[in-house]
Amino acid sequence: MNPIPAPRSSGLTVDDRQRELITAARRVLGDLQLLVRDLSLAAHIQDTLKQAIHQLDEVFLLVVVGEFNSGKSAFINALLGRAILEEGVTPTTADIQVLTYGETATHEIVEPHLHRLTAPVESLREIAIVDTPGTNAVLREHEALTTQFVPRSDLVLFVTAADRPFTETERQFLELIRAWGKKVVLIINRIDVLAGEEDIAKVVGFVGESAKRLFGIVPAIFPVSAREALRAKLGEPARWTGSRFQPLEDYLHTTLDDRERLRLKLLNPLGIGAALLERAGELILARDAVLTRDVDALAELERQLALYEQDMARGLEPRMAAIDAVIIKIEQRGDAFFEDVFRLARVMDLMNKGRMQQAFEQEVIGDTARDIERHVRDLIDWLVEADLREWASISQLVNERRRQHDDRFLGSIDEAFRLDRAKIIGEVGRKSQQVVDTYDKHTESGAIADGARVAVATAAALGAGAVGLGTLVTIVATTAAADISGVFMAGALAVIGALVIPAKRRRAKAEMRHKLAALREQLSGSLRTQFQTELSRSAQRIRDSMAGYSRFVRAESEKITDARERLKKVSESIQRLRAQLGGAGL
Ligand SMILES: Nc1nc2c(ncn2[C@@H]2O[C@H](COP(=O)(O)OP(=O)(O)OP(=O)(O)O)[C@@H](O)[C@H]2O)c(=O)[nH]1
Ligand SMILES: [Mg+2]
Repeated sequence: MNPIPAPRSSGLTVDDRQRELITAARRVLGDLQLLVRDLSLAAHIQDTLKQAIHQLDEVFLLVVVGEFNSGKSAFINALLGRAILEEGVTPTTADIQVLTYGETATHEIVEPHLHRLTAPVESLREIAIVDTPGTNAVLREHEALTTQFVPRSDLVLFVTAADRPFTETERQFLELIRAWGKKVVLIINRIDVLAGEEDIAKVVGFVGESAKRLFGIVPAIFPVSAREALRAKLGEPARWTGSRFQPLEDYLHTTLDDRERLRLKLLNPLGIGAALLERAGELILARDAVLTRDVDALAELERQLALYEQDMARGLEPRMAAIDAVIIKIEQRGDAFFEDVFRLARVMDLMNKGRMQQAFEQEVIGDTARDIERHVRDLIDWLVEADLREWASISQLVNERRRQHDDRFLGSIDEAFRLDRAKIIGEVGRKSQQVVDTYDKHTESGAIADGARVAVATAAALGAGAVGLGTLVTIVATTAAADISGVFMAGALAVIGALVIPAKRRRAKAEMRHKLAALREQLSGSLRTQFQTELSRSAQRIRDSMAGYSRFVRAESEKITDARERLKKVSESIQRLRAQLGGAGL
């Protein structure tokens, strides 16, 4: 709604202390505005606050509310001493009608459902009086208009009818007014329909008690007859006393002096601020509850990942041991081989370098290179399977959590936050699901195999090439044989059989073991490094896919901590200011 067009001046005179209060109120409301914006509270809440701040500069708004047909329009007519507003037995007032001062009587529609009327009535120079559609009419849209207008009022006059005072729906509506921190004056209208003094006193007593239950204190209550008052003002003065309008007008006169109007004007946005703070506080609590669960969820995901890494590290050991075993077997076969060839009877064989090498490669090395490759391939398959399984399980966890949260307690949380959060978790869930759905084991193992190639190549070198074991062993063996044959020529056969050959055999075995140990170390060292890297890469990739979620949770948690502190400060300032202004003074 547009701001109410203000008369030329609100007619307020302001002293230094009041000016200080206005400045302080503006400052705290500005802080609140920033807080409400940073928390991305609903647009209508932000608008309400903006409107309230804006209204500090506007004319004082006296708003008349009550159930339909209670006589609100008639009451305003009586106050002004003119039949300006339409009255009627059926729901009559359909729009908000703002009455302000004007040299002549005018009526314009400012916007749909908001009318501005002017009348040359002195009391309208300093305050605007607002007639509202009745509540509890069949016409719910009437009630909505009034409900929306309540936060804008500086003082609320609540009109109840003497013949059906303080109904349950009136109580509910008053509760709403109270929530906005409004000062309320209760008008019991149509006392002329009651039998006499005694009945009026009874109704006043009843309304007073009911109001006390609601507000904790009894607000100002005025039993009146709008009909009698208007007639008195229009030429039947005898009816004035019976209308009981005099005490009400006196009260309004003193209540609405400069000082009091300013006080109420300041209290208005402060009351709205306090109400919004309460909402913001609830919202922070609700967000916090959801975020706490998110933190738990992330911790659970992290726990699961850590477990995955542990399990995999443990699972790597027996697989590495299997590769070691392949090499250990070479050693065993080598031992047997040397036992066999380093014999006196085979000295001639030992002399044949080519045959020796071939025999060694066939009997000792055998299929070792292929065995090792097979083991490495198994290792890669195992890792890829586990990686996929982990993606699937994490993805399931995220997606399950998203569904659970949506159903259960996200209802208490504000729209903006819920949407942001749903979007981020949805994205994380979708992406991880996509990884699972499009997971290509072949490509994944190919990438790992590329990395393992160096290690495997080392294993292949076991069988062939200048640095190969076969070559080495041949050199050792043939050298030994040359030595032996030299001794043989000298004829010391017994010495050769008993001492020289075993010594040469031992040396050959030792050489072989030494070389194999080095190879084994090199092979398992590089394989282990390679697979540990792959493992942490697998876990890291999953972790990275959750990063958006954890970043959101971290950022929102920080925001909440900050907002909570600011909320506390604003709340204290508002309380202090309200106390300085003397509260709503019901
Ligand atoms: N007896 C009696 N009737 C009154 C008095 N004030 C208003 N009425 C009548 O009560 C009926 C409703 O009055 P309105 O002023 O139209 O009531 P309202 O609260 O503005 O009603 P809505 O605009 O429909 O919400 C009309 O018939 C009035 O004439 C009063 O003091 N005494
Ligand atoms: Mg009316």
